Amino acid sequence: MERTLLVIKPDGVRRGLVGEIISRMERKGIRIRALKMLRMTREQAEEFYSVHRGKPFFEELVSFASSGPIVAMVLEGDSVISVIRTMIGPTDGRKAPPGTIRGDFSLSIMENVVHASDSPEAYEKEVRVIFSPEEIL
Ligand code: FUP
Repeated sequence: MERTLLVIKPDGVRRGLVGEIISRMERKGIRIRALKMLRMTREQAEEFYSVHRGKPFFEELVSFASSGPIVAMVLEGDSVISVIRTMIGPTDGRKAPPGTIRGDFSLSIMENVVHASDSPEAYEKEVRVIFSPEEIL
């Protein structure tokens, strides 16, 4: 069994998409191992997105990620990292196919509703920014 981190970003929470997104995960048969709402500090957002440091969109990304509450969850299932990446769709909501979360709910590259880890290494790094080990069941 593999684990991954899924984050419903500030736009997804503001737009009332939390239930819809959790529901898609549950219907797929993916297990929730941890779940919480929080507002990332600027420092947390910088750490979370540190692979993008130095890129032209980094400042805007950090401001956006810390602009309001997010809902973060640790999810578990067979090949869950690639399964969820398929379920969220490509980064740019304008290009994401219908049926994916971004394809159904986003028209933007920045405000693209969700984040999901893209590798086991990314998961290990990202989960530590948001959850302490005791919070994961
Ligand atoms: P993804 O893994 O699909 O979430 O996408 P990336 O890790 O490549 O990018 C992380 C976030 O940076 C995206 F969700 C939005 C932002 N971004 C931009 O704003 N512009 C870009 O050209 C690329 C990414």
